[in-house]
Amino acid sequence: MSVFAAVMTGKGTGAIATIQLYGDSATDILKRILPPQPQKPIEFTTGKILLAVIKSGDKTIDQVTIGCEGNNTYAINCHGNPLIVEEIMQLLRQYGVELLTAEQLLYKTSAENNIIAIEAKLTLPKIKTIQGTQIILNQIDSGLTASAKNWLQNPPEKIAAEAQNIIDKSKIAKFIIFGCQIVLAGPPNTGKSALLNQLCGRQKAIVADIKGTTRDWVSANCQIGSLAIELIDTAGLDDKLASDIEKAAQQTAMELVSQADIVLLVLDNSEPANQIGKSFTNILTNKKVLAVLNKSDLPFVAQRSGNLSCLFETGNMPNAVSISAKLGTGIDYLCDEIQRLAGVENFDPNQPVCFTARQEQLLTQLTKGKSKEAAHSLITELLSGNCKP
Ligand SMILES: Nc1nc2c(ncn2[C@@H]2O[C@H](COP(=O)(O)OP(=O)(O)OP(=O)(O)O)[C@@H](O)[C@H]2O)c(=O)[nH]1
Ligand SMILES: [Mg+2]
Repeated sequence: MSVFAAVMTGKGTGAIATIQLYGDSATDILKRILPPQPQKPIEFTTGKILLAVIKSGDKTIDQVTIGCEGNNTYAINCHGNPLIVEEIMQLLRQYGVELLTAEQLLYKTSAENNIIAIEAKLTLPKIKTIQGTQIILNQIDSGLTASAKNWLQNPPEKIAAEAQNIIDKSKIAKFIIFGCQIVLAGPPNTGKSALLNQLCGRQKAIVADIKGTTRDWVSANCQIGSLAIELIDTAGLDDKLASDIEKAAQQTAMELVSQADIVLLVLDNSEPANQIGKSFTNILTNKKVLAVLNKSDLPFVAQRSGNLSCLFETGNMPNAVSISAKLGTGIDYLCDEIQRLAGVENFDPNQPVCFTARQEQLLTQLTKGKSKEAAHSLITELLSGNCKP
């Protein structure tokens, strides 16, 4: 075996970057690139974190910390400037180190070829919440790995039912792990922008008493419980707003609604909401929708149910929450309802979920009631994979 190195942190400028160094003579390589310390030679003891300066000849490249993670396994934590990272990588290459991608190095360092563990490690930088990290880490030894190992002793029908359950639960887990997109839509002047500002805690979108204030969509991030949310405020929908720009803005709003994980239909409960066309309510069919009856600080001109029933058939009526985006009342209850709608309330982070397209595809095949042999081959592939990058 020789020595390998890979940049484990994402591309771009971060404060810190990590270069993983691994292989039978990794310690010798480090001894050569770090200046000798005649008084007290550096000890590369597992578990130690060393402070060191990396030099190329007389030129200092960077001051780094080196995590001694195991026998001939080191994490070099340098400054994140891509030029510094590249210089260290090229220096390692000059000393005979083979440069790899993060994926390739993880495959090399994974002793048991546990592909779910590798996928988990590769997913970690993309996780949006602490709860998401818990879910992913739980899949390595328990969660998905444990379920798949048990299946090797189970009949195909049991496997099919459990695989379907995991796929269903994973849709919710993905909201917690990777975040979810919530689109605020509805007629003009109902308070969509005011609500975006209220939820994200700053004045991100312009609020004004003029119909059609928001044209291009505005986005902001916020966290509600275990949900990392990208909020998107859209142009008000009204068939009477018919200039080219207004029509284009409304078209974009409809597209954003059709792609949303959750739609907050913001209505002004002091005004009738009949200006929205049928094409809009059609897009909402089969979507997770919550009606937000805003301006509850004003007297109701229309009845809540009246406002919704002019837009929806009785059977398709979404749940409704009364708020005042202006005063901030009802926002806590709205946040609870959003979590309920996303299904993340009381989500058990220990349960098995899938989190990559590869896993989902294999589980989908397992739901189709395979023969015992075919099921076992799919489970083995799920656990150990059959291809390497
Ligand atoms: N009384 C009251 N006024 C509100 C409330 N929320 C928003 N408004 C007012 O309603 C007007 C419109 O608010 P916006 O947030 O700009 O409405 P919008 O839905 O984004 O409007 P468009 O961008 O035109 O679609 C502003 O004058 C706000 O101050 C509320 O809860 N109560
Ligand atoms: Mg607006």
